[in-house]
Amino acid sequence: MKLLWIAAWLAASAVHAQTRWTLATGYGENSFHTTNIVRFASDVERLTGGALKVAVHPNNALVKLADIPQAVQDGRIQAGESIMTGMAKAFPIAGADAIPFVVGSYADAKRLWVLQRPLIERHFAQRGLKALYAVPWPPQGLYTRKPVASASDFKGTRMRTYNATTVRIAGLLGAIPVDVPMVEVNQALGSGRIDNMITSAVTGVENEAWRHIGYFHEINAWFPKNIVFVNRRAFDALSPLQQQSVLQASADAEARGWAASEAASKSSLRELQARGMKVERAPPEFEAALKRMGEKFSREWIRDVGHEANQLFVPYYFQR
Ligand code: PCA
Repeated sequence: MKLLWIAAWLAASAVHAQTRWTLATGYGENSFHTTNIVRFASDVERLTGGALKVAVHPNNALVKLADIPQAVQDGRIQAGESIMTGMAKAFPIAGADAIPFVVGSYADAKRLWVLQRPLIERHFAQRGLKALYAVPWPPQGLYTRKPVASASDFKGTRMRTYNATTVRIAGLLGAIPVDVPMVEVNQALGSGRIDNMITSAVTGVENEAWRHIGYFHEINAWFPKNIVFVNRRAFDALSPLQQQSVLQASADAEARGWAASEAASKSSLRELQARGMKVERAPPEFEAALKRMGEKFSREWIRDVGHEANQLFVPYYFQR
């Protein structure tokens, strides 16, 4: 009898010792980012011997993408994933991700992240957040219904936007910016709510862009990153060993995520083509016009962000 009682007590305290984190993301469950988070969650559970369980809520379902950082900061949920460029109002240095035509490869993107991470961590700490890992989307290209001849083709068209850069580019092109969450792009293309958009090949595949749109131009504009973070108090409440496990799982998720992104970048381009889309470079004059817009955006960004922008880009350009 006594043994039974002890067994029951042990079981109850084991239940008690399990910590649960809720992690929200705005991206779909089939996104390579989400697959990676789910794997991260199972690694955390395994490495902590089941003491920490992370429940992943994808698809904008629990908290909307734009509200995730605040929800984690307030402790309404313990962890979340957001796109760094979408956090640029609160954390201007996160906007460095979408300065057009600065990062031209995964190696560049990595170099930028290594320099950016300490700055992000400092700002996150001030808001009670802790960065776990970041993973880039494949390079951003331009989807259009018709072949592009010049910048004036975009006047009055409806351009899908998802961050400050895409809004500014739409403005500079004379297009109408239409904010559409990634998980609604397919529907927005189908209903004609948007005519064109700047996003990755993988996002086009996820939204079956070929059903509605014929052209993908590889302009390689930027490599935006998603970042996974946790409420600082929730992290600090873990034992030192559990914290180590979370950091280990984070480092693994980061390495795995970058490889998955690069692989998805290639396979998605092939899929767009196989589904009948024309994948090509934009005409040189149009690319040159886009580059000028990019430079204008960079100047505005550096002016607005000031000192930290230099702290990031001076080493980025000079410490190769
Ligand atoms: N896909 C996301 C962000 C960048 C990308 O490639 C989107 O289109 O919203």
